Amino acid sequence: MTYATTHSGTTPGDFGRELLSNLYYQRGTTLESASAQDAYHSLALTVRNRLVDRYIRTAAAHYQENPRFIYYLSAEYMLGRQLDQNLLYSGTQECAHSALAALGLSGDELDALDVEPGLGNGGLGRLAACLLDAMATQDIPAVGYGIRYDYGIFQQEFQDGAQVEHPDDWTFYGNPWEFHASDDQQKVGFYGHTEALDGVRRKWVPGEIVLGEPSHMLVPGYGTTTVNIIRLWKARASPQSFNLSHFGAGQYGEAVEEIVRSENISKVLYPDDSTELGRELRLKQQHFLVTCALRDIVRRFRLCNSDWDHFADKVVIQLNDTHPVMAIAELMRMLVDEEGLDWDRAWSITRRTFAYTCHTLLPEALETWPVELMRRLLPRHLEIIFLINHLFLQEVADRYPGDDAKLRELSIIAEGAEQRVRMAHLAVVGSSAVNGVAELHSRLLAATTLHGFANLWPGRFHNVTNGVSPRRFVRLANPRLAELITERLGDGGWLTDLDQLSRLEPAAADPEFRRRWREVKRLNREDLAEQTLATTGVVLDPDALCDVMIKRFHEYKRQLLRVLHVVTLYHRIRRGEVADVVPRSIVFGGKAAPGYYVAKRIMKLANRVAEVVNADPAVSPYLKMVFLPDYNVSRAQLIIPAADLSEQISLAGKEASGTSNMKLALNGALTIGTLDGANVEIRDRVGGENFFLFGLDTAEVAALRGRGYRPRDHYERDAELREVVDAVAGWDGELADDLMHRDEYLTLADFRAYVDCQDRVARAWRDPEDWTRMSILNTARSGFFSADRTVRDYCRDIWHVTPVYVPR
Ligand code: GLS
Repeated sequence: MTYATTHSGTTPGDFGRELLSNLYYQRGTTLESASAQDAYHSLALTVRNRLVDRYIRTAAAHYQENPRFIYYLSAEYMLGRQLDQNLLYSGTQECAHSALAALGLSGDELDALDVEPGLGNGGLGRLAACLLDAMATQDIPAVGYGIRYDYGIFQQEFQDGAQVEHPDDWTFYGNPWEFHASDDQQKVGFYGHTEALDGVRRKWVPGEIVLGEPSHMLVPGYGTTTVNIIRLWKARASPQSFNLSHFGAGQYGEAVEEIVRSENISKVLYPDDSTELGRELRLKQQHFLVTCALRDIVRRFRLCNSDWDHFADKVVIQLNDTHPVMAIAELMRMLVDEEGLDWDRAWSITRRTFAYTCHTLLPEALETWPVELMRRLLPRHLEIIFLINHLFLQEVADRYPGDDAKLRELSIIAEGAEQRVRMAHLAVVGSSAVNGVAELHSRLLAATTLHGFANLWPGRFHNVTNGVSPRRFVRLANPRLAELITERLGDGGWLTDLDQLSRLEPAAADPEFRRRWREVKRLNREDLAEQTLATTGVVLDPDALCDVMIKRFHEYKRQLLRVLHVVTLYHRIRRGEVADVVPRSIVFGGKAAPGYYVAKRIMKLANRVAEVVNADPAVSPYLKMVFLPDYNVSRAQLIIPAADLSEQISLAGKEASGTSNMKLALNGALTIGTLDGANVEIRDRVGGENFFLFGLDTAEVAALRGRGYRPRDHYERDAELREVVDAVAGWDGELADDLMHRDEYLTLADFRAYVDCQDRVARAWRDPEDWTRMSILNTARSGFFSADRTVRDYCRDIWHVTPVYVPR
């Protein structure tokens, strides 16, 4: 198979010798006495070494060119496993394979020891990883900044169907992929007070100092020389923090108290998604990240530049959601208080430097912080935010004279019983560009959530539709499909130019190609069935329609609607009404925030229904349902290639974009979905005839709410729905009660349309030739959803950067 990648020129012999050398010198052992961890670490180092040379050359080229850099600031990254990625990107997959075999080592066993860094919650964190991948692949000079959490997203287990969370100590056996750089440590202040200097300048005297210690991992581009980095910061206490006298007196807890307090900052990822979480430690994390990142950015800027007026020409800081938005106040503080720039000059630099991506429409997900908390924790930053707001509101008052409501609407400070800082407002005011993540989302942002700002500065608002890495989600996840596509297209160029997939369109009419396409899906379903059996004991039929819903558990995503349909099918099968029933494997994956009570109940209900369905011999020939625990990037790589049907059934207007919808369509799954997020664009591209559309659109949702929504009417009108809700009441009365009387996400309103649409799915599945044709067309027309295109859009519309080619 020929893929356009950088071949290392290494032979299996070289590779094996280097592995043995790493075993000897890095692990201090030999092949005969090596443990599995020894072998895994030596393998990882051998692969890593293949990328170091490219990284050094990238850094040299960047130093020489002094280009404009993208600095991506994100509190979350879901990087996925590094071993499979780095083997592929270093072009050493095959030679490593041969070398391991020659040494008598099992590649699969070592692969299983590679732990994925789960430093994020869901789509937002995975998007960050896909964009880093695409930036490197497009030769864009970029650094990702984040937090090196000791504990990533919790590991999920089910006990009696309920989610139980376990800590994810992802570096327990060490992390062979990272380089520590303690010389680049930064100091981060908290608390304290401010003192007057001259003019608006003030001095902040922090009450507590914590050290930020960076380490980086390599982010290789695919098919190119560029290797960028992601730099993650870990909180460290200063060596003086250890209290020797307490220890001497036997007070061991007190002796390490200060260390624990400081180091808690990067201890754990907050396991929440799309919700606001106002906790002091979280604000500390955010300030910690942005301070370390900004100081590092300034350090890098100064390597080649000296004039602050060039800062915004050389530096773009992309804020991934509101979590890193404190960077706006921190840069102002550095420029005004520390560097002595006058306010207007500092503000012009700051505003030109930042760009902000908003990832939500849910008001409850827009972060705000109590003014009093910020005053205590970051007194100088609060003063700066107040001044930014004061000057901004003068601008608003000039534009809308006498309009106090407008001032209240746009103000960075929300008034009320408790004053709060609205981080999204600060982000818009302090940035040169704001973008949503799908066309519909960007339109709704400008029309609703950020309406006032879009009127004030229409030119500042953009759309950049999300995308996914075809390397991660096709080539690595679905090697069989990648091989078939490569064979048909002649080479692997499509992996970096995904629009080339359109050349597959004629193949949809070729019966032999369709047969092979089906064969790939079938083998992938077999793999999934095998893993499912091993992890859950549930037996899936690899010939059944594989119907997949994989995403965080959230009410707006409507996993509950999915469960209602399963119960509907269950009742029909029990009654012997199987005309519209085809054998299906219902696959769920996803975590719920530990404190999200309702989402956890829905999850438990799903597990309960699965139990009932799977245990019923009359039903299980038609229906199997499995909830794969601990959904993460690796599990996604297993499930997505096997999927035939992709469930994207959120209430219209709630899902900003979604990205599993893209990954699944790209792998030939057909979507059943609402007109929400990026579903709209997927349908536009793959064609309405190859997409199962149902449900209310955003205008209809608004109209229904306007009329006054009464879920009970649907219950009374629809006998089949009544039967389903009554069954749910038997399992969980509270959920059923909520559905009948509140149903915030209009589940019952969309039920009938959804069930009827699922019947259309079943009828379509009965015609395998036509289904396969639609599946191929989904893949062929999904080239747009490559993260490479997303990065090109950012480059053109927001970043205004050009690639820097690194010589081979
Ligand atoms: C999210 C949105 O909920 C998703 O729709 C979106 O695809 C993702 C990436 O843009 O961002 N926002 C969020 O807080 N978590 C997400 O996954």
